[in-house]
Amino acid sequence: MCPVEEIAFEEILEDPFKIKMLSAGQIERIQRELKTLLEKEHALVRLNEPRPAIFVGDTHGDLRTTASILTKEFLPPEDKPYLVFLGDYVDRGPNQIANVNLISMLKVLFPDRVVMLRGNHESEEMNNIYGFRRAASNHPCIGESGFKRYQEVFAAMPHCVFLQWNRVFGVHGGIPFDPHHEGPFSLGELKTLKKAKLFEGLEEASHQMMWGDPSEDMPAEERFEFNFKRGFGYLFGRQVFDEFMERNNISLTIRSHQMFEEGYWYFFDNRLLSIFSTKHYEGYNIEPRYVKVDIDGGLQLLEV
Ligand SMILES: [Mn+2]
Repeated sequence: MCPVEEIAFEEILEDPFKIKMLSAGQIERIQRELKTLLEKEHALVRLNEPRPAIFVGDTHGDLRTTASILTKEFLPPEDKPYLVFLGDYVDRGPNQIANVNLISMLKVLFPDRVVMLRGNHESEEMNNIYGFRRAASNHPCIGESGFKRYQEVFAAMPHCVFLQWNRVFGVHGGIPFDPHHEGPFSLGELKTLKKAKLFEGLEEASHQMMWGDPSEDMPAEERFEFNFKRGFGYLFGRQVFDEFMERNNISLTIRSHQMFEEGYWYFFDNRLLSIFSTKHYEGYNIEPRYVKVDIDGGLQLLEV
């Protein structure tokens, strides 16, 4: 049964697990407001006001991760940090609907503090295979029409984020590159990338930002290679990474997309940090982590 009575958002902030008590009407209103908010954002979101920033990797239906970070880092009455979610909110885990709804509600309530990037699972092509379509269709408050509205929300999500004051770049998968593009992309070019519902409507740089993985074993002259393990996207090597970092004077890139049981992994002399924030991934025993970036760029890797 879908709850008939509406629950106050304040009550959910006090106990985030109550996100499951949203009524169908509330879920639909959140979806519509969120879509309008996200449509105002460019593919690249630039944050300008210096403050600490929390980066959260893949959550994949792990409501416990999102609820815990919200309670520990965002709800104390001090000045709120930026809360940057790196994508992959649905598919796989046990609480896909509740997880994406909780993050969505936060974005609607605190639009200037919360960033919701698009991962490779924010797409119908993936949701048909990995479980979100089924979870949404069978949910008493959502159904097929609600699933379609999530797809419109996903299509409007930005693809990357940049913290102006400490030059930290955030993305779901890989750094943007295009095998047919001359040289590395500038941040200005990323701002103009178009958004689209299906993968086939996205530009190559956006594909790489949602799907790419780093590789340290690649010979220097190789630059990049097709990602046979995923069957989509590329592995990028140190040279491609360096070119992008130098062109844009970036100090650190934070991404997610890859499972590490430790919850994080460093690449390329600590200039690329990969984080993973869900417990639920094909039976692995994962210690989910998130990272807090101080104003000066200092990092704290935290357990959920
Ligand atoms: Mn991913």
